[in-house]
Amino acid sequence: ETVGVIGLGYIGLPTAAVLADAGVETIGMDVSAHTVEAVNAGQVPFVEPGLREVVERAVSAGMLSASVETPAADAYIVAVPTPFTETHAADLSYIEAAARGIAPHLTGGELVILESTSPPGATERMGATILAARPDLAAADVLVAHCPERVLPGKIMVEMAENDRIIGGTTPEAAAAARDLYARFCRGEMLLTDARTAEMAKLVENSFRDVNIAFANELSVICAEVGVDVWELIELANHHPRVNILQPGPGVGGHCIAVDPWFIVDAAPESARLIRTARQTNDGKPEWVLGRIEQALEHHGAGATVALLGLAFKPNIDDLRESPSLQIAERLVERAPEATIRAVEPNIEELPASLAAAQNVTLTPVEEALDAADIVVLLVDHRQFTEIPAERLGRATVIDTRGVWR
Ligand code: SAJ
Repeated sequence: ETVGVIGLGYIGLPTAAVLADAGVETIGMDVSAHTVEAVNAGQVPFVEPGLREVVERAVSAGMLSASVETPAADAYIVAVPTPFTETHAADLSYIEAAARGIAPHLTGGELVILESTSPPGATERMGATILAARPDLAAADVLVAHCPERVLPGKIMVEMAENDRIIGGTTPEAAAAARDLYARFCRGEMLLTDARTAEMAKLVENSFRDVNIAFANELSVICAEVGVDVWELIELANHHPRVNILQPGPGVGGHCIAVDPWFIVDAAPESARLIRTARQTNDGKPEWVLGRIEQALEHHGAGATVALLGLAFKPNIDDLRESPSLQIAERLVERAPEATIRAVEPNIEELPASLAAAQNVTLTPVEEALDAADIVVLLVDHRQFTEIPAERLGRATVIDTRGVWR
């Protein structure tokens, strides 16, 4: 039995690695020659705790290899990106390309699982793409299923094995076949359903979180207006046995929670009103923070020094994708040309391209930035920052978006 994993990114590579480690011959496919070379050398092109060891072991045991070509296999797992377009619609072109790559290898009876987060109907469409490329096959010859991935970046290796899995078959046979494959490495409960429900389940989980974070973010703006400490307020309210408010911040980042709700909005634009508003509320938070920084700059003068603590999208990771903190830094650099901006991000070695060219910003160690700062903006509650005592901030104006120094 051979499994082909299409797409060796944050989800595909860990999945391929645990499958191979569980004794399934696994061939990963990626369009990036750099990624393919790295994996074949037992290396990992991004940071994820515990992943490297498993990849190394699986490659040296001869169970895991990678290629830029789609391999022939008995089962396929498609884990390619589903970004959104300008109009917030899902871009399914990577899934379509994967399906067209798989189609020529099929002989009948193979299982094709879509893992990428997808709008309702995408799995059926992937099946149709395969059949369109292979008119010689009947629908029953290909088992098509959707099994959304719900692991948390930073804890992928643990959650991959332990999380419950939703398995949505386009037919009951496809669901059963997918369950048997995941049972090779997953100890969580297997929850069988149809493909559309599985697609929606993933989107709804992330929308639930987005809506709840939006509630916290809206509260933080209201509290600033009415003169109440939002963190104390939330802590008090959460003592109620049926209240559990999340934490406000500078916005919502990452490539999941800030994206997935749009797929629901796109699928039901008239009805998904709360979900759309939540997205807009969270997307609007960076601008609100910028407004407060600009106010502080008016007070200190346009040439003041601003320390921005954190660029990642959440604490203790190096991932800057869709990061509201990075967005704040980018806009500030543009709008405050006279200011001296000290960006502090202990998890990276150089500034991302979007900041590197600017004259008024430098990547600075935290102590140096605090010494120089007139304005300190806490954007990410990295471990290194939560350890800073409030007294260390001296006379600087403090804009604390995470409630670290309340
Ligand atoms: N955030 C807040 N306040 C909070 C919690 C989070 O502002 O109280 C912000 C974070 O700072 C970050 C963003 O939300 O910018 C998202 O972070 P996260 O840790 O909540 O989630 P992700 O994006 O790392 O991973 C999510 C997870 N989904 C859920 O918890 C419902 C994960 O299980 C999914 O697998 C992942 O999305 C995905 O790939 O869809």
